[in-house]
Amino acid sequence: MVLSLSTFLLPISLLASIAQCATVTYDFDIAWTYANPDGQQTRPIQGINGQWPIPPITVTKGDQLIVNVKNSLGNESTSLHFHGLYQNGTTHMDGPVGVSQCSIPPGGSFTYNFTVDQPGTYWYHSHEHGQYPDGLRGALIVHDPKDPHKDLYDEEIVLTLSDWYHDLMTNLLKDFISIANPSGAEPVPQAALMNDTQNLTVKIEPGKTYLFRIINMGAFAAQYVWFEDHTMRVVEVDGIYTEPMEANMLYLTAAQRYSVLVTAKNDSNSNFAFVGSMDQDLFDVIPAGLNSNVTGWLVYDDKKDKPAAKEIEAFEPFDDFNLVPYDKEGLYDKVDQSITLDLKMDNLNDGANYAFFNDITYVSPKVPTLYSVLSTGSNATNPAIYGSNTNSFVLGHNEVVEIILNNDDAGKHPFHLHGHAFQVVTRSDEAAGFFDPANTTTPLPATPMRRDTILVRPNGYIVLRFRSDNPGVWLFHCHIEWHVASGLIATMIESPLDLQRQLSDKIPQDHWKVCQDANKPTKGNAAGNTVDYLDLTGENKSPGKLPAGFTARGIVALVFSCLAAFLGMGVIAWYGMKPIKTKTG
Ligand SMILES: *[C@@H]1O[C@H](CO)[C@@H](O)[C@H](O)[C@H]1NC(C)=O
Ligand SMILES: *[C@@H]1O[C@H](CO)[C@@H](O)[C@H](O)[C@H]1NC(C)=O
Ligand SMILES: *[C@@H]1O[C@H](CO)[C@@H](O)[C@H](O)[C@H]1NC(C)=O
Ligand SMILES: *[C@@H]1O[C@H](CO)[C@@H](O)[C@H](O)[C@H]1NC(C)=O
Ligand SMILES: *[C@@H]1O[C@H](CO)[C@@H](O)[C@H](O)[C@H]1NC(C)=O
Ligand SMILES: *[C@@H]1O[C@H](CO)[C@@H](O)[C@H](O)[C@H]1NC(C)=O
Ligand SMILES: *[C@@H]1O[C@H](CO)[C@@H](O)[C@H](O)[C@H]1NC(C)=O
Ligand SMILES: *[C@@H]1O[C@H](CO)[C@@H](O)[C@H](O)[C@H]1NC(C)=O
Ligand SMILES: CC(=O)N[C@H]1CO[C@H](CO)[C@@H](O)[C@@H]1O
Ligand SMILES: [Cu+2]
Repeated sequence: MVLSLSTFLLPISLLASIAQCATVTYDFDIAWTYANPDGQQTRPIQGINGQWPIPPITVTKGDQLIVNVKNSLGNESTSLHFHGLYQNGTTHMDGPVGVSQCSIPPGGSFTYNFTVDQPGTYWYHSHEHGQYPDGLRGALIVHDPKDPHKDLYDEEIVLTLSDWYHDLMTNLLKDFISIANPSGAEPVPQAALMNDTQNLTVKIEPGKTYLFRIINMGAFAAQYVWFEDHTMRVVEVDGIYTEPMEANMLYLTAAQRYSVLVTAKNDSNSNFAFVGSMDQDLFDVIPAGLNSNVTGWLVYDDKKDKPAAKEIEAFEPFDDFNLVPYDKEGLYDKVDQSITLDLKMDNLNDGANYAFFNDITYVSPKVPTLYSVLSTGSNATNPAIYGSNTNSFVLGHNEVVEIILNNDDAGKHPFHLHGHAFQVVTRSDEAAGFFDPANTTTPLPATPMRRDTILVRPNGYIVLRFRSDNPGVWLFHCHIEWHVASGLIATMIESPLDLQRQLSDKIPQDHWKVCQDANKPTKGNAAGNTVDYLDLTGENKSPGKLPAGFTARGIVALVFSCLAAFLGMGVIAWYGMKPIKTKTG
């Protein structure tokens, strides 16, 4: 059955009334429009079908989802990623540019077509270089007729959170990765949003229980979330059902989701504020006048006033590490392949600040990695062919894979793996140093929390495990969009020979066409070499290393003296105004 949603205004009840395993089609014409979601500044925004906020995608588990994209931006290329969906058998529909597709050029079209076989709370966003904070991000909800918690609530409410910038990402990125910002200070957002607005009101009926599906689709800031005088019960985390667990406050990094049950009071005597508060630890400098909070109200009685949010003394969010998945999947205790990623921030010889795994900063290859898999025969199992700057790891089939991530940086980073949810086996406190397998004192959880995005604390570590049961090319990256741009990405190439068998003749024509239109090669190794896969001459590479002994402080001094020499005192005054970073976010 084909159901065409050419506008997103069709009631969801219409969808729900249709038999399961429908085909749900969205036609998305992506173009610039204007909006002023924080009431401070009207700005250009990437909308869909002339509207912003962009529509939520809503399907039922088992549905075939078809999203027909037309890129009418005119001056930017694009792509869409469906965050958290496993894309089992359809890794070519995952969306990241340079990984599983070429970007959709201005004027181009592209169809995403895949089965959604998992329930829960997700989102979709552009996976083209640094683009989604310009507005191209929205909710994606997968309903489940067999939701184990469905008898516990009466209604569901989608609630998105986001940070918000007044300037365009193209401008912000130019200043961020620049010799004038050697410390890598991230731009600080101008506001926080809830459902792409502020002062949101949610109509509440006494006695009812609501399922709030909360999504942080921000670029950078994590948010603390709480409902005044109401407790939450967490029942889902990043698409994984959990045993209900009480929480008074949540902490959602960029890209994380929680479903929580909130039971209304039995009377309508007053209305209650709920708050999203951006984690200011991430910001190097807090601009004067920044309101890091966004408030909404549970409105029991719209004739009564909406009290201002009460100031709280401390942020004490509940610890997601303690969640237990509803299916009680046991710890994967026999690891087949262990990958260690040491994270750091540093400067390269262009003076700009970059992010590294194991001393390598990610640079997109000339040939999207999936297409290299499909065109290099038996050499596809050699990680070297995917390039010197892609942090590629080849995974065997159906093995237990472990990622040990050591954060050698003073900032918090939310890590996301495409194609899987992972077990969170260990997460250290702040300043624990590197993970030492010979010195693990605490017992590992028997039924670890699973999710697809996890926070690693400053100078701490995480240990994650998953089963490689989903052939594909899957990125593992920090979900702070600034750090995606500065290269905090690794590439997991899972079961490449199975991928060749599954997909070689199945890539739709529009995939090849967007590459041809942009003159991008689609065969061979990362450099597009189709003769000698081990020869990477001409590949895309990062700037070179700094001469030994240089530090960020050295660059500050260098920039300072060069600019002074070339441009005079005015520039010194200007440079002196720039924030110097003490902590990387
Ligand atoms: C929300 O309310 C606050 C306080 O009244 C106000 O400063 C802010 O501009 C409002 N936001 C929007 C988007 O209207
Ligand atoms: C792209 O177009 C938008 C909307 O017209 C405009 O605001 C923006 O500055 C343009 N971007 C570039 C890089 O020219
Ligand atoms: C979507 O994919 C299915 C399964 O591969 C295929 O049968 C169908 O024709 C495709 N639809 C579109 C619109 O591409
Ligand atoms: C928030 O936005 C979503 C669409 O993304 C919408 O479905 C939902 O009803 C909105 N929630 C409220 C409380 O208005
Ligand atoms: C509301 O009333 C019901 C039925 O009397 C009771 O079980 C429930 O605990 C009450 N809820 C609250 C929040 O007081
Ligand atoms: C935001 O909320 C927090 C927690 O209540 C409070 O400490 C802070 O002062 C608030 N910020 C503003 C600008 O109101
Ligand atoms: C083992 O870890 C503990 C706690 O993290 C630390 O205090 C101790 O120094 C470590 N021991 C060794 C031998 O590294
Ligand atoms: C992908 O599908 C295969 C075959 O049906 C299944 O064994 C595997 O568990 C699935 N993997 C994921 C991540 O959904
Ligand atoms: C075309 C090509 O480069 N093929 C190489 C694949 O890998 C083997 C060694 O593993 C080389 O001998 C081939 O030359
Ligand atoms: Cu990061």
